[in-house]
Amino acid sequence: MTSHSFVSHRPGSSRSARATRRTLTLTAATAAVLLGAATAASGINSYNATAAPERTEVGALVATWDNDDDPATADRVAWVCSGTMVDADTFLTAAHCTSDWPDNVRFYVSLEQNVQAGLDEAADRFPDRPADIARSVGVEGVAHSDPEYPGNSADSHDIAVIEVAATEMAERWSFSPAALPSAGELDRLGPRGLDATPFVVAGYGTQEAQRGPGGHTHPGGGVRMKAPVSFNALNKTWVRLAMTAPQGNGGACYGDSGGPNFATIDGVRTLVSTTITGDSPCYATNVTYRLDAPGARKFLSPFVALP
Ligand SMILES: [Ca+2]
Ligand SMILES: [Ca+2]
Repeated sequence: MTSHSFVSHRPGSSRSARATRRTLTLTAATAAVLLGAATAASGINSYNATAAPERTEVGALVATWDNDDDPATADRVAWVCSGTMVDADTFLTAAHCTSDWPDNVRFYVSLEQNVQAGLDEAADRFPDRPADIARSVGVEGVAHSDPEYPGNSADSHDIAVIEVAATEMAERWSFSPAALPSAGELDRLGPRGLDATPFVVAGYGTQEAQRGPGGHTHPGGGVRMKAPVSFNALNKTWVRLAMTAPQGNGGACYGDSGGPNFATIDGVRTLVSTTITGDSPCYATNVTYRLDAPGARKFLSPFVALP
């Protein structure tokens, strides 16, 4: 499988050896750098996807950073990944979204439905004032990436949280934190149970690839969307979800990294895994990091009460 990073805006230049690994993972930064600015408001994937205003716990990770190694020019500001509130002050995302940025990076969590529109509007109001632009859509927080990231083939440890002030979040948005799975919950379901389980992926990512003269492009993004996906395969740390259109599935793409994959288990919407990577045109598979596995639980335990 050709895989790639489902990140949106990559920080750019002078990345180290880890950058190579990150090409295997899903943010909005690289895509937007490659594509130019994300514009149209379209979602997680164009087929079988719908707006998700009711997923109030799902948010966008917004960053400001020096993107040209010149402190004299204003920092860039953009939404770069997706994520989910798992309690009043903890936003869960992926470590490849929070790692390898320039030293001056600052992170904000936004639970706005249309983050791109908010950023565009604020950019007009606050020209060259990235912190004001970011604050107009989000609450600033502190990133904690799994210290073992990028791990190895057995466990990527591609998990991170942004700790935000609960009071600031509650003043701005009304949301119910996502329910996390118990230890080994997906193992207990087994392949037959997983086949029968409805999954939904959510995030702010771009549309599926559109072929054009310059190759694939991934338009849109910055709006909270959701799409059904279905079980494909399970191993110790990954659950692979099918995003094949003929089966009625939608799927994740650039900018959906760190965002939630929910499974309805015994009637409870459970945040079972986070979007990490997939096939580069975003047609086939969403490769997601299990939250019921020991690595994720060990990392999360200081930040959120686990079932
Ligand atoms: Ca600069
Ligand atoms: Ca917490």
